[in-house]
Amino acid sequence: MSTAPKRPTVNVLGLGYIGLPTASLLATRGYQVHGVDVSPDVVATINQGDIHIVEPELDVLVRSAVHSGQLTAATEPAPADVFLIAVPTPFKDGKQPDLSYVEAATRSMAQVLEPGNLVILESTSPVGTTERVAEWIAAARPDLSPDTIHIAHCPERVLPGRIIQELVDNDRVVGGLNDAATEAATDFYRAFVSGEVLPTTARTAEMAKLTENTFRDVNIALANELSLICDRLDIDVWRLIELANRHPRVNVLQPGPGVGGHCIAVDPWFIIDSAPEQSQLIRTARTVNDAKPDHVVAQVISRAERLRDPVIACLGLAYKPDVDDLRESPALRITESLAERGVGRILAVEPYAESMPHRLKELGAEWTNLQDAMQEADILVALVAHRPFRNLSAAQVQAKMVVDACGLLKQLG
Ligand code: SAJ
Repeated sequence: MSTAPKRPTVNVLGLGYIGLPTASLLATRGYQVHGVDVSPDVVATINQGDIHIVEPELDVLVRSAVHSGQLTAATEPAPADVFLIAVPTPFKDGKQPDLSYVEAATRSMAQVLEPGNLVILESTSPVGTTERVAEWIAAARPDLSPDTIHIAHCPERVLPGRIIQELVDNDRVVGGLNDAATEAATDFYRAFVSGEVLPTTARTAEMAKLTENTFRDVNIALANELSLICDRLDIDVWRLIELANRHPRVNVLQPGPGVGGHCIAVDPWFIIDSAPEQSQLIRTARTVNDAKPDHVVAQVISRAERLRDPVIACLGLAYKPDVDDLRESPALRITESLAERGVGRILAVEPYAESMPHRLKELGAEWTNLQDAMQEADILVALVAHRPFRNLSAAQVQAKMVVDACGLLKQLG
């Protein structure tokens, strides 16, 4: 009689947008998972079967994982077979990568490591970080022979809003510090990922992830630059892109109010930091995208100047459509900037958030629902094409002065 292979036990370090979905997915697949987070509040929330972030299907998954006893959370790591590091890698002032969270997670985990363990860094990281993880482990645990711990990088590549689905469906790039580590990490992912698992080296895996997000940033920069050019030449950029994309080998992305979130606006800097001389195009793309919010603000001001007491409705504060995430959001930045400059009465509309961000409150912006905003506003600033906004009619919107930063108008009937 054959018995099913025993599933490895797993520690997931960092229970945020990547760690928590991964931990709960593994737990519902029968892995015994110990989740670790430095925040006691996050740990307490998860241990009650609740979640502290919004992501479709995540609540059900976490509840089931916790109630079955397969997922527990704590502030300290525990012995296990596999350690997944999924902590943030932001940048510091001066756009240099901040690896302090990876280092802290590695050092805390090093205390419980045993020979034969597999350590996987999932956090998006500059090239060479996986090697540094090995150095930090060696420094913390000189008693362990470096060859007995398998260390690999497998960058997360899931899209917020579709995380649960993409965790399983997406292909994964896995690079170990040596062949044995690559093989051990590849086997680990193949057991629960239905996409292809592609082996490579740690450095290539690190660069692959940075390349993916940089590809997107550079192409969005092209779209954003086209939007400026079209403003100047009095051309509808949305129609222009639609037409250009009818060429079989052209796929221009969409212009927007700027590039937000914790990934695409950050990761290209990791490449620029590693090879500044060679990264001219990547740097310029970042500059173009970072300048876009100011351009939108200027467009609003030029319309507001034509009115005596302008009422300006900012539609959407999130960093992209149909998410509640306001982190690094150009829409939020634009709304704040308008409120700061006293351009007029600012109505903030964000159907996915429960209350107005503190800073906007301080600046005197008014938290308004879509209906009231449509009644009161003279100027509509379409910042995020959220689903509820797409139910507006084109006639309703066009009756106002409109700054359409996200192409909402073209999506209306
Ligand atoms: N955006 C545009 N125009 C577009 C597409 C996006 O202006 O045509 C803007 C969005 O409005 C948003 C920003 O770019 O402000 C980023 O949004 P996104 O949906 O492109 O990506 P993220 O940041 O939510 O997730 C990305 C994904 N990377 C790629 O698609 C290459 C995801 O797969 C990564 O896992 C994630 O970064 C990450 O964590 O690195």
